[in-house]
Amino acid sequence: MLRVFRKPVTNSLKCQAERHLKGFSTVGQAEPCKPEIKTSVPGPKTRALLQELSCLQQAGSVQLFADYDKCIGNYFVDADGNTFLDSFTQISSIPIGYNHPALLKAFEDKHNLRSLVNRPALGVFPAVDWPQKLRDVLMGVAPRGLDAVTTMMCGSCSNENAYKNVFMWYRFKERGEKADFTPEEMASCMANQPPGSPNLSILSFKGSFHGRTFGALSTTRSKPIHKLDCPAFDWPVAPFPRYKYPLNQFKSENQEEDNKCLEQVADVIEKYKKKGCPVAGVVVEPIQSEGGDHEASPEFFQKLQQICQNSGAALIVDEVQTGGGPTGRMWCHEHFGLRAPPDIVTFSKKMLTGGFYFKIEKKPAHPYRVFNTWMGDPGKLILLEKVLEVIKNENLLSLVNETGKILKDGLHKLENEFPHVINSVRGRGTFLAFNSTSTECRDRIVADLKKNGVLGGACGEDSVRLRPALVFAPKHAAIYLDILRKTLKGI
Ligand code: PSZ
Repeated sequence: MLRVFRKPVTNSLKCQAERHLKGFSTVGQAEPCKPEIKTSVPGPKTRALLQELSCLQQAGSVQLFADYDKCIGNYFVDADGNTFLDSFTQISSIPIGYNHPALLKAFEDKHNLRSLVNRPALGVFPAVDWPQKLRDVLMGVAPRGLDAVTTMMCGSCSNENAYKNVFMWYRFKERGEKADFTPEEMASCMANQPPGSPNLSILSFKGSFHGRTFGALSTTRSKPIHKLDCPAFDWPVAPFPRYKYPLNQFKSENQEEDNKCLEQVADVIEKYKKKGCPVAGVVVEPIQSEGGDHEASPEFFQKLQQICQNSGAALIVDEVQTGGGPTGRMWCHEHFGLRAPPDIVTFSKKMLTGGFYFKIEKKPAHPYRVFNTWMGDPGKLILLEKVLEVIKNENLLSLVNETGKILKDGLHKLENEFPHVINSVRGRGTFLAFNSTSTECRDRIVADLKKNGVLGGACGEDSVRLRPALVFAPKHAAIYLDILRKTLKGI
């Protein structure tokens, strides 16, 4: 069991350096020492490929084509042979860098290879080692207090099925333990009508992103472009705090902001109850990511949990982007000092498999209720097992804290040097962001970073975010900060 993530391990810089010197680490192994841009970006091969792909599909979102044989560690190599330092890692989903030797080796093992080739319908014919794998791998890093897990394919379907699980649990409680479905429920659900399809809701926050499938999309509130033209549930929304920075200068304003938002959460829960559409669950990101890397204080989350408990709504913490270590803890909500575990924690991205943790008492009473063909992929658990071993053996959570501190200090220096271009540096671990003065200015920073050899991410209206792999070390931070400085100078 990999029970190593309970507490952040604080390791001295000296220790870290010693481990790297002794060659115990695969951090930075075989990487180039810096980015190298040989063509215009996008280069001629990339432009030709883009044209080819555009004949087959809407490819307007494609930035670059990768040469995955050449990508290594924190470096991304594109079709034109340009080498970029990657601070965005496939929308934050590469845990330990490209082509990590431990992952490449995983499928040299014949048993692992067969697990990959013979992809099972996990809800019906799981392999003999599946319960053990779930216990060893996923339960080994389960958030404290959650003793059950359901695997799924992606972030959206993890949330989608978590919501279903919450609704089933809510109705189960309402019916009382012994009561089963009534004939009226069975008939009405086939016409998408109550009581079989009940009027229940999930509350989400302004600016949140929880995915693009229908239920998940109804809780996504980041941008109209995600939602336009798609029918949506009439579910409640509440404001999420928008803090002023630096935090230590705006303590009372930010506290007031917390309270204002929480008041509205309680109000809208009451309103929806009166309206006959009670809130069965509240879904929240520990740091609102796509919406602009908005943080909220531990006190905000503690009080939110209290509101949920008072109203009988489940607290669903969406750790799809924050989970797996980038904030310096395995789960970002561990930073919040919650009195009780959340009811559900959803994950995907750096965890490689999607899914959600919950309490076994919330397991649906009937089979085939939270279910689909694949329900995840054992091949991903094989990779995750290796990822977790590397995180443990190389003490990567402490590296995240160490590199994160260097990055954050460096970003603070840059916001002092370029106050007319960037501000509001924030985040935990290497899960960091800063604002620029407008959307146009932000887009230019991200575009120029790329021309200068760094892949960076945008989020919200005017924010730049950092989402490096867990193997992003101080030396990578130095390169990032150097190129960012050069980029900001040119703005
Ligand atoms: O544009 C998109 O579809 C994007 S860009 C980044 C994401 C999606 N993030 C996915 C995400 C997330 O950040 C959180 C907090 N919850 C759920 C999701 C959905 O995950 P996927 O994309 O795997 O369905």
